[in-house]
Amino acid sequence: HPEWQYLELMRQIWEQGSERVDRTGVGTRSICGAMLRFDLADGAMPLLTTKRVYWKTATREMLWFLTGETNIRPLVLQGVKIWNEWPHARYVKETGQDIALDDFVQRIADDEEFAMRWGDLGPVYGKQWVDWPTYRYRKDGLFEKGEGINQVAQVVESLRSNPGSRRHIIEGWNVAELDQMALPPCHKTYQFHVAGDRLNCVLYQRSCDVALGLPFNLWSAALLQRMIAQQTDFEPGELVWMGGDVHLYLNHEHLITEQLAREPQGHPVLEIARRPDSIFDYRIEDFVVQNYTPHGPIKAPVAV
Ligand code: DHF
Ligand code: TMP
Repeated sequence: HPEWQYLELMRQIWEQGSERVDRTGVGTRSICGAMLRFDLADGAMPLLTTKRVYWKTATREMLWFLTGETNIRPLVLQGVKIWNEWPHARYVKETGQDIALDDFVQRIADDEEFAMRWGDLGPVYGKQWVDWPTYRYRKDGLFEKGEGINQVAQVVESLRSNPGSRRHIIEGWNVAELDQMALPPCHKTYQFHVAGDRLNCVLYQRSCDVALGLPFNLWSAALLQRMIAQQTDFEPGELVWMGGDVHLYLNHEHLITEQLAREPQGHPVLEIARRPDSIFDYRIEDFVVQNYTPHGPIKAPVAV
């Protein structure tokens, strides 16, 4: 079962990773460099079965990236909570008001102006993916804002017109804007590769929270690959995931122990019910998962 790769990675980090104090202060065990490979033929998806993964939440996040949005409000209004901690932390830090997370999120939902001021994560994934900023230098030596670059649209176009290219890349790591982001991109580089009638994808993730982040990241990467394959009339091929700093947080021990005691069960498949006119026209109802009978969820705190 392909999921053993994930479980083996988890076990290896927990048993052999080097321990360090990380940015969040929680502490991790970490290894440098890892690779996982998943074959997406016949609808197969890297959706973990050894704990329940909320794939609809991850899908809503991916659709939100594709809109270019960087404010959490549209997620909040759909009940998606995964980005709430970061704007909340900034609010508490910058205003000195120690408002509870739930109250902060309620205010984001109720008060559009408040959301505009405090709900934005800065120029994160969505912005860089579909509107990477450019500058034009003028004759007088000053510069003005140029038109943004839609990397996603360009990759779809280049896969159609020049499939053999080695430049099908979507990049999140905009060095000049890292300091404006709530969190610099983790899943930072996607590269697509055409082999015959199959579309492969490599994702490079610079920093990986194996217990909480990776289950979402694997699903989402495969989802993006499936959508792009559908739009470009290729069959989904292999997803190759590569990690840089691949770690487990020390306060996830209960999750790790429980999950490593479980065995993969069943092979979930994704059906895309419709072929939208463009990569930007997918809706949550278009995605149907079958054969997903996972073990129960395992809750764990996210390090902020
Ligand atoms: N920081 C850290 N330390 N780890 C992350 O994985 C992470 N991920 C971010 C932003 N910052 C991060 C964005 N993605 C959860 C999953 C993905 C995610 C953020 C959070 C999470 O808490 N998952 C829980 C609950 C899921 C839910 O509420 O729907 C889980 O059990 O999977
Ligand atoms: P860092 O910016 O100090 O590396 O912290 C980011 C943390 O969030 C790190 O534990 C990796 C984790 N993370 C993921 O694993 N996947 C994600 O998609 C995101 C946004 C974060």
